[in-house]
Amino acid sequence: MSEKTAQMKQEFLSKLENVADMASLDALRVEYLGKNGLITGLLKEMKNLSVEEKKTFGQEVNILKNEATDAITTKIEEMKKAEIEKEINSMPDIDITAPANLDRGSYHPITLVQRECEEIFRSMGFHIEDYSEIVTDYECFEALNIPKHHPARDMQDTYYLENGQLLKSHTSAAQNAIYKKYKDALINDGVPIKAIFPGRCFRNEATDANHENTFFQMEGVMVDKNISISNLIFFMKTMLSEVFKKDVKVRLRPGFFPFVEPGFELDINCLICGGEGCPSCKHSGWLELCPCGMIHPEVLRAGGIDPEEYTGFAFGLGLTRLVMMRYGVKDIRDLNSGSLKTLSQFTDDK
Ligand code: FA5
Repeated sequence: MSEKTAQMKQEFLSKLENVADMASLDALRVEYLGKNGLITGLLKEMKNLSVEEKKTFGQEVNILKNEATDAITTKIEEMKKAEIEKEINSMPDIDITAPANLDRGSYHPITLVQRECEEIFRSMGFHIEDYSEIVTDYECFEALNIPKHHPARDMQDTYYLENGQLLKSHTSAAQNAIYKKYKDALINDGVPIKAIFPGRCFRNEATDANHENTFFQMEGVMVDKNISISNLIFFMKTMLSEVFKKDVKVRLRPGFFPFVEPGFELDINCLICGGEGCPSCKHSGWLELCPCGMIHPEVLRAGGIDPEEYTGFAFGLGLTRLVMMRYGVKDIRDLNSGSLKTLSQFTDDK
């Protein structure tokens, strides 16, 4: 090999060794093997050589060209391999040969009981309504006969947002919108308003075995001519006997809520302790489950309904507590725990 080709080979190989990425490798390829590259340039020099020299020099340059091309191909493969190894090493340790986890998820017990209640009320002609979790002060309180600074606001330690709105502290917050939505059909066509609206509620509560700061209620309302407490009791009894598939002991006692008159507390005999007293029922044997009452005239009026002509009942079922009773969950906090091990105990595969 002539000194010139030997030197060029040396230079090429040492540059190749220092190449760190694909872009520099391609630049090196162009520098030596491109149309105007250094090795290609050697061939152009042959025109001044004798026939014999042309033969020897041409062979040398061709060998150099092939060696350089092969070296670049090998380098590309090495770099690709290094890149894959780097990626593999940066991956978390996973055993890709391990069998797939085929455990199926399931519905939350609250979802199951909510759907059951929805079915029961749907079969009795109620609409199922959805409502937002962020509501206005008007919806949550004022439209429900609880003006600003009314002491009844203290019963619900409310989360206010910076924009003046608030996290719904009870599902009653949707009542006004429901009345407005269905009042025309009631007034013009005589279609009774019958709706339930389940939803998540938020209160800044100190949590214990039967209090959570995030829990579910299911509100129900019925408005028509001549609706009375008997209608209310009928629907409550039907719902409870369907949910529990047996007669459960309930008691109705007076309760104060500014949006109903008269108002009641409907308590259920604690099914965890059979009424003997336990932490879940605060040792009273009874659990507050479903406050209810006849809708206050001011609340109907705020919804655009004349209370002289129409009456109605409303109830606010504690859905999360109903789930506790249904599945025998002793501590309400287990339902929000997110622990699949805990939740799967209460859930049928539906
Ligand atoms: C209300 O929220 C009224 N809006 C209910 C109502 C509706 C009355 C319509 C009359 C007419 P109360 O704050 O008592 O009322 O809550 C209703 C039910 O929600 C309770 O009986 C209880 O079952 C459930 N509940 C209330 N606070 C919590 C809590 N922190 N954790 C779990 N469940 C709760």
